[in-house]
Amino acid sequence: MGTTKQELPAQLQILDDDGGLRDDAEELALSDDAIVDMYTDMLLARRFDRRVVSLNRQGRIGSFPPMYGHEAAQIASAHALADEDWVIPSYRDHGALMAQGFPLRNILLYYMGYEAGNAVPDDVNALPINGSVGSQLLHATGMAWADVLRDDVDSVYCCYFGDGATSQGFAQEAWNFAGVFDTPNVFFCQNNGWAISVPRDRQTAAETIAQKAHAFGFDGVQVDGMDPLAVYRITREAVRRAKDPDPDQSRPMLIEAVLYRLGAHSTADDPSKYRPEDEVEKWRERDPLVRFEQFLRDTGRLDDERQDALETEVDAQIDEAIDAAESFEAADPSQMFEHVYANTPDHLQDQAAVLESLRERHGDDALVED
Ligand SMILES: Cc1ncc(C[n+]2csc(CCOP(=O)(O)OP(=O)(O)O)c2C)c(N)n1
Ligand SMILES: [Mg+2]
Repeated sequence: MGTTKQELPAQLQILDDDGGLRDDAEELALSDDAIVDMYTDMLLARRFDRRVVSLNRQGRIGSFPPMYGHEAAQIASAHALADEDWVIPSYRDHGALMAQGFPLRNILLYYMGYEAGNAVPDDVNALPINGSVGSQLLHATGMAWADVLRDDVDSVYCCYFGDGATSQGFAQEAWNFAGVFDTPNVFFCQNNGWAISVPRDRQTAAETIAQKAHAFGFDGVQVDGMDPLAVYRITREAVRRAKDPDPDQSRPMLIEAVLYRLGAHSTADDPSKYRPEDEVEKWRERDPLVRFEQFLRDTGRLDDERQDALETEVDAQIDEAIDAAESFEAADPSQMFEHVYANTPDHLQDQAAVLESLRERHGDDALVED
């Protein structure tokens, strides 16, 4: 059985574990509507996630990595971005993507195996889902550097990744470059205590992930990643700094959102094989949805009637996205040779020709068993 030193950060927290405001915390300068919008997106992410896991169990979608427990971190940080800012996600960041306007239908198509799921609408500032752990940090730094080269620094590139990704060479290169060349980046680490079955204390001997930023010459801070108000506040600050018009002040920043993956790594994983149930229980008590809902109710922003209405509203969006994804026209198998090379190399053309001849000879149903 693995162990983890996954502890709450000593630093920034605004909501206490029961959804009350901590004595030392001032409420954010956010309108009622903005706070309820943030909660609604968290509710959407939670209910979408649950539905997709059930679609997987019914054989209607492929393997899927739930973001259960990450709702506050992803939604509140994405809400702290301005219209011109960008989200550069991993594979577990559909919350941040949906808050950024990436269609739910496309997320579903991606996990149904359709390349079309990776198409980002022109008006959405996001890169597609990225399954190669940590490589997106370099994409984020590169995009930000392109703006610096063009002398057009208007956007911040907010990159999402996990605790495991911080051990990748990609991360060290991206951070080093960002520190030296002052790229407008926010590096948003969701430290959920585990990289599949590898606990946080086998990932790095550093006391925190945030402190790694100091070696690269910029600030790193820990925040309670299950507290949406704290995440919102720190991300606003990071965005402000990254965009500071004074070149001496403008710096990238690393945020370590300390949280917990309340679900499995993916629908193909059984976490009970490697982590103790009492650890999961401990973190479930800090469920970001429960805390935020309590805060909204205590402050008169939510009641049973509004909660019911919000649930109906987000479920309708989810139903619509599932219908749209399931009525997507099935792709032709020959498309597996597309989308990687502008000019298909000879060996892939040969393989495509073999596939075609097999299909002509046997038909597409030859391997389908009753
Ligand atoms: C380059 C690369 N190496 C290995 C993998 C296999 N893999 C998928 S997820 C994962 C763990 C990543 O953990 P973390 O960064 O903590 O993110 P989390 O899944 O916890 O959100 C690994 C090793 C991969 N997808 N890409
Ligand atoms: Mg992790």
